[in-house]
Amino acid sequence: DGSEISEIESYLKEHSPDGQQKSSDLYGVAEDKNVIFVSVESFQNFLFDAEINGTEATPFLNDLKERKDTIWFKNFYHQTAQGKTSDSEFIVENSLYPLGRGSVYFTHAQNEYNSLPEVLNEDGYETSVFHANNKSFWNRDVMYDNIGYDQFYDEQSYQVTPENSFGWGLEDKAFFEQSIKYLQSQKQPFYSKFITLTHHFPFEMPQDKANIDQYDSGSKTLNHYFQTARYTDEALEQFFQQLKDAGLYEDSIIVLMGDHYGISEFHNKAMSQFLGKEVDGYEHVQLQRVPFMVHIPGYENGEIREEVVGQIDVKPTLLHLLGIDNKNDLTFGDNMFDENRKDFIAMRDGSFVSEDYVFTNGTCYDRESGEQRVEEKAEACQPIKERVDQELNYSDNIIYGDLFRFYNFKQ
Ligand code: GP9
Ligand code: MN
Repeated sequence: DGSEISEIESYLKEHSPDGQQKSSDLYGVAEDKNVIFVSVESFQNFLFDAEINGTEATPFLNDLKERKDTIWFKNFYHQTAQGKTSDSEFIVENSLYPLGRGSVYFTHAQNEYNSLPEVLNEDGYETSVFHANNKSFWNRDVMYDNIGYDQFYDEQSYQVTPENSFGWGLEDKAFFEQSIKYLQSQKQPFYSKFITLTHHFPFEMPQDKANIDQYDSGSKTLNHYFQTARYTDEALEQFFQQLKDAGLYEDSIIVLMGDHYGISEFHNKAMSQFLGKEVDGYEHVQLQRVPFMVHIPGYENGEIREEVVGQIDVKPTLLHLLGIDNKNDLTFGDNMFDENRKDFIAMRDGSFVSEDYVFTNGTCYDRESGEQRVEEKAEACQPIKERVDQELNYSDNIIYGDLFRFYNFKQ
């Protein structure tokens, strides 16, 4: 019934900064601009500045993250669970946590939400998704319809041939190239989400299309991982150029986000070899960092930000940049630019990262040193741990109980 949503509302209002609105000078920096949101498949931050036999794996992104027209959050964590890419989409669109089991896109696609595309539609944006896979994968067609995307350019919108596809399907280079004409047909301002596909497990690709060597370890998966990452890096570089050629670049901001990890714990031994250190609980959590960059053409105050942030924060952050006052929203995340934001990121399994600590599997680590907190110090994580469990529980209740039916977002 409606009483539980009031309790959750009180909790969120008590713990969130007061609205996301005028809280930083970036408010409205992207007002009325197009938003090109790129969900980069399986990209983890350890790829940044990595070299294989002396060659950078991802030269374009390495450069982009340091540019003056880019704001890069280097401590941005994915928060996905079994729903993988669909979980990342769900978190970004709703600022709710994914479920512990299954994918919300499948299990609760008919719920009432106050999703990003709906909010943007009301502000005059045309909204669309570009992804060259079967439209019903992850039940996207049903969920997208419910949460208000105007268009979904799925596999059928693309020319897929044996020459331009490998792995999961259409190569990212052909994907972006063929998307431009559709993007040009959008009414401006638009919000368009692109979901890449080439850099996906098992990361195998034709060697004549690879521009970097394989890594050499006991894990074939990790060995291949750098090659497909490089391919996607090249595809993104071309995409930026195509946007410029199409006259779309100047009036847009481009947001790049990693959806989830690509290298699972199963490959810890090879990962240890690559990192030159043991992958313990602390390191495992730190490996869940993925890209989050806001690229603003013409902007000159770009910086590398250190705050602990995550996918849950993307919706309030985007609305802040667009100058959209969405003050009655119920979000578990905060605007990343608000200095009063809550200072922890919860993972679906109850692990968390705060400014001071990393907590996982019952162990509390010092975030800076990675040193395990022992005995009496373990209590340091307890107060945050309680909030993490509370939030995951509240978010679950919203989804399972379809509680947004009882909340008026337009009050
Ligand atoms: C499938 C693509 C990959 O359409 O989004 O899904 P994933 O396996 O990463 O969830
Ligand atoms: Mn994915």
